[in-house]
Amino acid sequence: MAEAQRHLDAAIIGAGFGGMYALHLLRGLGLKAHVYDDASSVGGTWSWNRYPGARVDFPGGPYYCYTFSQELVNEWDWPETQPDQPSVLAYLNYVADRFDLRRDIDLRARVTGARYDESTQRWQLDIATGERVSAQFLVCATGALSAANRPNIPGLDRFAGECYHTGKWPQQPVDFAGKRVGIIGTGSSGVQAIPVIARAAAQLSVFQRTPQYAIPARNRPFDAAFRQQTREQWPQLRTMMLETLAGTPFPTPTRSALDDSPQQREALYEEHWQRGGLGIAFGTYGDLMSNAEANETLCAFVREKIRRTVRDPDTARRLLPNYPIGTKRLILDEDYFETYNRANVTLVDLRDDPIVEITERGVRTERGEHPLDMLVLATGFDAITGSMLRLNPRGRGGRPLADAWAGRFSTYLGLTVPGFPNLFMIHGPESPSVLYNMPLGAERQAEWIRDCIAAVRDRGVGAIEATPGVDADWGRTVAEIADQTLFPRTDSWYTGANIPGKHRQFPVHLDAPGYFGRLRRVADAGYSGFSVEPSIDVPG
Ligand code: NA7
Repeated sequence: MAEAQRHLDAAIIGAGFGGMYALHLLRGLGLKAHVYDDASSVGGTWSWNRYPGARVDFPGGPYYCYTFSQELVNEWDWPETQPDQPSVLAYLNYVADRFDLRRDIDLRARVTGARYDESTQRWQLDIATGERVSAQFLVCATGALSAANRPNIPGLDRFAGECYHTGKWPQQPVDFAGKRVGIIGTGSSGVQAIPVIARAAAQLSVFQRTPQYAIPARNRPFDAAFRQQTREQWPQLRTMMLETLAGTPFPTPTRSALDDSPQQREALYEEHWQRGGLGIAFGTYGDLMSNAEANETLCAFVREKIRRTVRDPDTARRLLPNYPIGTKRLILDEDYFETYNRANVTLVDLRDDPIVEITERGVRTERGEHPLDMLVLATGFDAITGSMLRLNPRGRGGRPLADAWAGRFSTYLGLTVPGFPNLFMIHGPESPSVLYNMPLGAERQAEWIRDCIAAVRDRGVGAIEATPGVDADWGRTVAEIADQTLFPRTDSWYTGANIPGKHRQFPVHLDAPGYFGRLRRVADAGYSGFSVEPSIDVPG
């Protein structure tokens, strides 16, 4: 019996911010487009990361959201300045209904294979449900933080208690009451989860490999006047968001931290510390991320806050980070350092007491066993490239992406890869992705992809592909910008250092205004850097 095959103009992988908007836009062109996602709900990252304490770690509320529709802005009430995961998920569900997206989204439908067929100029997809799909275009909105990193710790499968990864948190409530909980990892997820778990559990052991800088989020409800003002000024705010480095409506500072006296700096940092949020790092001085001496002034300020907050001096010392602040993702916390003053919380410093193995009963470090009822893995993601490499699409000549990216990953514009015609990525490597307002970045990339597909179809083109070699130039540009900053020097998930065996390459384009300007110029020039093939026009 012949297998059923669905014929699409565009297949989209991922039902998060990027994939849902891509669907909306491609439908607007009159295309037959459909989204596939492994998750049980729309929301992408916000569907998987249901761990306690999960919140937006970007200037939140009215800015971390879709910006394209004034009506949507008017209709949705963000409750807090740093929305929690249920709020963001509720918003994305609302968007799915509001724009009637669900009828073209298949959930619990993981894409298990993607191959480009040169004879038809189409992508062939295998879906875990058994469905086969053929599509001219493939839009991979697979998520920059979606390939969970399950650590390679001996014995992990042996643990007899409950075990959860923050990035694959179960849908049903997890009950910590009366339990001895261990958490491995103190990145953004761990730091957000630790205070919440500590309040509920009998005992919490935190296994820390690297201390982190964290800034108080000082999350608070939005007042009605602010909400109204945001709506009224939305067109102007949006214009500002499109122009700034981070995609926020806040101006980028230009002054050097070294131009101020220590007292002036201290006063400015203190003001931002009390206000909460990332402004302390990105709204104070212009050289904090490029000048080590300037950066150290903020490091010293935050370290002093940690010393003053954590009562036990030995624990405080172990919590002090020693790398440039911001070069690992800067964390917004709620009572993280205060949590170490609780009697039921213990810090295990893995730098001098490493994990030997996981046993049936708990975690065994060099100094002994920590008996646990539950183990939480807050061990992060194979970030930015991980989800594309796990999909591992096969391009021209059947070449797998993992082969094309074996030495280094390379893209053109962070959106396409030579040898992979008609494939587009949202939040791909070498785009602004995780160091930009992610919903806004997804919107802008999806709009570029929509325009490119429209141009291709208008011209009767069957396939468009980045020309070999343009990726090398693009990679140099991305690296040159990064090398003017402190980011590439630190071991982090930005640099790939968190994944054993992953090569070190900085994956973010750090000049968003320059990036989006370049996208516009490429389009205006008729898609410079791309080669096209006329349509073969195979029937069926
Ligand atoms: P992160 O920021 O990568 O944090 C992962 C944490 O897990 C970090 O503290 C790691 O230590 C630690 N880790 C990873 N593997 C191990 C092993 N094998 N042993 C001990 N400790 C380990 O991921 P998050 O999920 O917290 O945050 C990612 C983003 O998600 C975040 O930016 C938000 O935007 C949402 P390390 O620092 O590598 O030494």
